[in-house]
Amino acid sequence: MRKILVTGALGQIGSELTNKLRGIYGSNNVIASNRRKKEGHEELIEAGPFEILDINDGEELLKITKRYNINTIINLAAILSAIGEERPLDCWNVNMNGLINVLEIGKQTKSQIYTPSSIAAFGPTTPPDKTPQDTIQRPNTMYGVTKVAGELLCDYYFEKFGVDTRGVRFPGLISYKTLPGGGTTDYAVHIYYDAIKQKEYTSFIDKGTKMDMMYMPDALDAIIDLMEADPSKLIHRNAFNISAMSFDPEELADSIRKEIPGFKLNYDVDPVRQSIADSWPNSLDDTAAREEWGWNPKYDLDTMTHDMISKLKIKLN
Ligand code: NAD
Ligand code: AKB
Repeated sequence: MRKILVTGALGQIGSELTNKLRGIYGSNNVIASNRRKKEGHEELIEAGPFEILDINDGEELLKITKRYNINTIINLAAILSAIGEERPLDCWNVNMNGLINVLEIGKQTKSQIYTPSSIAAFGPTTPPDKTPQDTIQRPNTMYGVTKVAGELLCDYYFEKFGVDTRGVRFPGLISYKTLPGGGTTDYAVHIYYDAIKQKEYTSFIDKGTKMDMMYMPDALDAIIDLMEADPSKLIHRNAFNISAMSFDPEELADSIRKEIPGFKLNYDVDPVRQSIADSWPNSLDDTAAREEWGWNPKYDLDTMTHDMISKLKIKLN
């Protein structure tokens, strides 16, 4: 029986993943936690166990793990790329010192540990198109540095201590439930809100900038499918490239115009986030994930846009 602790559960991924996990494994077997409570998440907090937990507090992490007999930790507490450039030391502290606390608990309690990496683990010298699974990783953002180091640390805990660590390199995630937490791909979420509210969006990412993206339902399936995958088949356990689509702002706007004719896209490029986007791949090769645990996304750009717009229209009305 799984007993799952989700850290950073009130973020973009955790707020949806927690509900899905509770539906599969039972509400009392999924303990949500976050550094602080956040408005708008009352339903999640009341629907099952919830704990205030800062992952930099290793003692509290151990207490909670023991109290609930946790055997699986999904570690989502993190500081993302754009905020990471504003507060690099905080980014290092949460993403690295927090992760090592979680890995130590994994070692002591023999828990399975799932930690997402990101396309940010690549950098300007990485081959940008169909980026291979195993390739050059020299990122030039603090977030990217923590993601590469995190991948290596998870490999280390598996190889040296036998901790069952797993993870994927997520692309930009698009969802309607919780706004993204301060990344570079956030434009691809904000654009849908403004398309519905005012039929117009001003993008901080420039035209022609391609990045990999994915709709949240596929991302949630990726986490659960990899967690449940047969360990004997996993070669790249901590850092599987996965992707569902790759587009630039113009292609995204064209897809939105099929649902909202007359939608207008303007640009006011933010140099910091643009330079981060320029350092990331245009598209990933996700063959290893397909072969090793059956990764197969369901949504492409147009089916995602259709679903996003219909769900957001209900939410915003
Ligand atoms: P998010 O920023 O939306 O949520 C992170 C959550 O962690 C927030 O609720 C925040 O309050 C919490 N948090 C921050 N510091 C904490 C601490 N010290 N202790 C406990 N909680 C803390 O992030 P997300 O988008 O849900 O991302 C989750 C993971 O997935 C991260 O590792 C991120 O790097 C990775 N990822 C996300 C995306 C994406 O597009 N959302 C893409 C690639 C990788
Ligand atoms: C970000 O833009 O920082 C995240 C990511 C791709 O890791 N969405």
